[in-house]
Amino acid sequence: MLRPQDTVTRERRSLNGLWQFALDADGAGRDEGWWNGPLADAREVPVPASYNDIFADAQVRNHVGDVWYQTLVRVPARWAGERIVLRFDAATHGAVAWVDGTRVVEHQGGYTPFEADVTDVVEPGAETRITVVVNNVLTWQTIPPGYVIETPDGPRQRLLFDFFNYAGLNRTVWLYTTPASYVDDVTVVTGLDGSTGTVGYEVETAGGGEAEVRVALRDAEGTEVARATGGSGELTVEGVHRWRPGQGYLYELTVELWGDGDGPVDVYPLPVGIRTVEVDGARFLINGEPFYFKGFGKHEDAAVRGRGYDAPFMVHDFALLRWLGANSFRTSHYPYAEEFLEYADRHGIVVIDETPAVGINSGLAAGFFGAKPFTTFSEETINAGTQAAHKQAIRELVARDKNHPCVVLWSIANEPESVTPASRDYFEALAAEARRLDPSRPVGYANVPGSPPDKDMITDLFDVVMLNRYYGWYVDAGDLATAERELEAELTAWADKYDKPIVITEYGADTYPGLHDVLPNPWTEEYQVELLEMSHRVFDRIEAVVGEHVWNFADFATGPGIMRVGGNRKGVFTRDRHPKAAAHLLRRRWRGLA
Ligand code: BDP
Repeated sequence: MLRPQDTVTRERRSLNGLWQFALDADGAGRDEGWWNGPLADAREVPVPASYNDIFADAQVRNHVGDVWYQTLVRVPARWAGERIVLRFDAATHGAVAWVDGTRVVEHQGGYTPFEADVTDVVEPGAETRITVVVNNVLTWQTIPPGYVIETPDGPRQRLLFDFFNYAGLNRTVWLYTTPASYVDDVTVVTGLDGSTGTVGYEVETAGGGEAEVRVALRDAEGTEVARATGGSGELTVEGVHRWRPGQGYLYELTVELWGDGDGPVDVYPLPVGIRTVEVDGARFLINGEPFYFKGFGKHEDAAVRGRGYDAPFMVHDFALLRWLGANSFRTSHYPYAEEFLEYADRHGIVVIDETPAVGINSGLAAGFFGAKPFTTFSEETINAGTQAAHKQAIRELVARDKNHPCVVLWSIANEPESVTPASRDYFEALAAEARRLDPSRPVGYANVPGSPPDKDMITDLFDVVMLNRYYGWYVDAGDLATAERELEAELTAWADKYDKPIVITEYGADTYPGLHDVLPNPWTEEYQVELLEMSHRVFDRIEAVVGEHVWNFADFATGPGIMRVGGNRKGVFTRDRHPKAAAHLLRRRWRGLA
């Protein structure tokens, strides 16, 4: 799915700013047709942002159900004759949108874009009302799953993960144009043969009419290095400049659609990084060279704006990754705003791209999040409907992110149940679907603590062993000597059983900033340092370990609970990005590591 762009044949307009906002406490809006006029009793809300923390109002923060957003926009008169599209980069978790009185699109899934062709419902030059109802409810059949209980005080959302359930219009809303006949999608897959690079491409067009596809590839200086005609083909680049970790070299593939006229009907430029990704035994190769992941599991999370896209925080976080010598991160536990991937493409940061499938695990949910006991996979809980939604989430992730060179590995779930025949039934089709959609990248899932290789039943379906491990925290807290032995024993068992690379996708300790002790006691900054050092000693002894992603980059908001003190404190930075002592340790290790 292509991102809106300004090109010689296209124009885009961001609808970001202050919108009208109304809570639908009684769930009446859909019946009463709130899109038919100005929202009653509305307040102003910023877009993009999560609405939860904006108003200092518990009713808004803890709301379960629909909220309504509305704005007025004047569609430029010069857009007459163009195809006009309304696009949401994300609406968390489900939404329906109306343009004036017409319902134009519905979407479920809080972290991937959706759009509607509104050419026939807007009038260029005239003012148009856009209304969106956004629903934050998670059910057994959504990704991520969750469930709602009724109480005398109203519904309560129960979550199967720890991060706060931020909702709303978290990313940019666009109105954009394309010509009537347009480039609908582009897929590139790159390859290397010595110093020759290849760019396989496939262009989908729409809107009818006889049109010829022409593509041209230019290097970063703007010099054309290859061109071709036709909807699909392969370009070759002699003396290729590779995209590589730390060096985000990008070519630009300009896709043009030509009719009978003197100029192109449509033009769409796509940045292309030429690189390969491959798993070879227990090695993870980028451009044929072994790669070691150094970085974090992150969250899109910041004070006030919640999960709303925020350019200053994004650029600052990338600057901190660089300060640390990190080379990669995982988009735990959902696809991040596309701006993150574009930035990572440009700067050579490696990304493990994850779906929002977190919490498919009764063991974890009951133990950690106070969920009522349930069977993970059953007719009443995670069922065929959930699996269909999960497949859809994988499809939308790959459709959006397939062309980003920074993405080297798909993570299709975080910590699902993986030790039962039912989990195998559930994941067999999903792993196959991810491979079918993108044979060019490896596929993995983050394995939950307590599912060692002799119990796990699904790892053979995947290319990479991704492990979240909390030795020294959730087990052996305060006893790092035992933790070290147990971590090593488990990693050795994985390495013995599978000839696959192992990436530690989570390890860490909650750390209250400013809490110190001469002895390394849990929650102190000293303990976080010692736990990471202990883990690193073990990783360095196991050859199959090809990466370490600390949990988490920064402290982040969670729901209320006795396991968390003002949120999850496993950050190496505080929520406002001040380093804890562990940041300096990581900086020494990662900057000194080959
Ligand atoms: C893991 C989860 C992650 C949690 C983390 C923790 O993958 O989302 O935040 O543990 O407990 O289970 O800190």
